[in-house]
Amino acid sequence: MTNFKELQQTDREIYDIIKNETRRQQEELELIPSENHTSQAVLEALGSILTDKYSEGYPKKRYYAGLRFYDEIETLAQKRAKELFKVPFVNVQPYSGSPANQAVYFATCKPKDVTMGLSLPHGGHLSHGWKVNFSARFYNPIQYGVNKKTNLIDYDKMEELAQKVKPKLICVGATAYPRFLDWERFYKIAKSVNAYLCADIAHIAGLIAADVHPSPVPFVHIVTTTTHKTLRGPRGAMIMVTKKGIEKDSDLPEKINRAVFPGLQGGPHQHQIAAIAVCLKEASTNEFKEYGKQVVKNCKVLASEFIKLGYDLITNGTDNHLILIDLTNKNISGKEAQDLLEKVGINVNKNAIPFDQNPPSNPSGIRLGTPAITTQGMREKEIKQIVKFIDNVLKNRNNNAIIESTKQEVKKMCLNFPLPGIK
Ligand code: DSN
Repeated sequence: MTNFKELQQTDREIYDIIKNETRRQQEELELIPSENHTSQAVLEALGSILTDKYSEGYPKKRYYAGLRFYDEIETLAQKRAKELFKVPFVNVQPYSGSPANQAVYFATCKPKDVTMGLSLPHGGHLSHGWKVNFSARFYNPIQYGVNKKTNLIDYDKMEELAQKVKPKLICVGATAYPRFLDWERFYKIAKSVNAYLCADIAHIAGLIAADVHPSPVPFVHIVTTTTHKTLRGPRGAMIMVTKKGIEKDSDLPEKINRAVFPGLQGGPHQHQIAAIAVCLKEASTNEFKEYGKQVVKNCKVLASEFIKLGYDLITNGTDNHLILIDLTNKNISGKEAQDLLEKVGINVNKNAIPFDQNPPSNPSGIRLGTPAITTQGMREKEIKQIVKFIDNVLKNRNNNAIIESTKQEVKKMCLNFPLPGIK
C-alpha cells in the first residue's frame, strides 16, 4: 500500500481518516459476510491513473480517443471472467450489484412486466423486487420465500406461484441464506413458464470460483455478481450470459451491453475494471481455491460452536460463508447485539430472520460470515475463540469490565493477522 505521502501533505484531514480506518480494520474482527479484505495488487490497480479517462462504449467501439490501453484492460477482464466462470459473454462495466441487476431488468423486461425474486426478509435482496426498490416501482414483482418449518426455499410453492403469475424474469440469489441453492430446480421452474432465469451470485461468487459451491452456469440464462464479497476484489460488478442464455435469446449479450451503456450508465470506471481483472487473476489460482475451502470450513466451525452454546441457527447450520442466528432465545435483539459487539471490535449485521415479528430496524437476528477473517489467516482455533468472545459479551452485556477486557483481547488477536492490503 502506498504510504500516502502526497495525500498527507495535500489533505491532512482525509489522510488522518484513512489512517484511522486502516487501524480500525486491523484491530477489529470483520464478520460481516458481504465484506472482505482486498490484496495490495487490487488496491494498486484501483488507485491508479486509470481513473482519469472517459471510455463510453466497449473495446474497439469507443466514443473517446486515446483508449487503446483501456481496451486492453477491459478485454483482459472479460477474458479472465469468461475463463473463471466458464461463460461465453460478460459485461464488466456495472458500477455495482444493484446497477447490474437493474441492467438485467432493463434488458429482459418492459415496465410493469411480472418478475419473481426471493423476498428480502427471507434472505433475498432489495433489487429482487422488494417494495421500496426500483425493481418494484417499475416492474411487478411477486416474491417467493422459505418454508416456515425448515427455513429452506419452498420450491413447490414457488413453482405453483410461477405457474400462476407467469413471470418474464426470475431472480435467484440471496444475502442471508446459509444453504446451497438448487439451480436445476429453479431452471425447471423457469423453463416451464418460459421466463429468463438470472442467478445473482454476489455473495457466493468466490465460493463458486473455488469450486466449493455449485455453479449456476449450466442452468441459468444470466449471472450477475458483485466483485467485492467472497470474490475479494474491488467494489464493482459483472453481468454474464451463459450458453443457455444465448440459446434462449441470441440477442441477450447485445441487450445486456445496451442496457448497461447507453441504457443506464455513462463512462465505465476503468480503474475499477483493472482491479476486477486483477482479482479475477487471483481467483483463478490454487491458493484461492484453498481460500474458498477454508471460508466454508471456518463457517461450519462457527456454526457448530454457536449451536453447542445453545444458539438457534436458521436451518441449523450452513453450506456456505454465512450463518444467520435467531437471538430470540437469548433475549436480545439483533440491533442490540450488533451495537454491543461493535463496542468490542466485532462487526456483525443485525438481520431479519424469516417470518420475523420485529421490524427491519430492530430485527430478531444477526448475520455473520467468515470471508474476511479467513483472508487474514484465521482458522478453527481463532473461530472458537471468537464464538467465546461473542457469547461472553452477549451474556454480560451490562458488565463494562468484561466489555473492555474483551475489546483488548479482540485487538490483540487481530494484530497477529495482518491485513493483506497493509504491508
Ligand atoms: N449489501 C449487501 C449485503 O450486505 O449482503 C447486499 O448487496
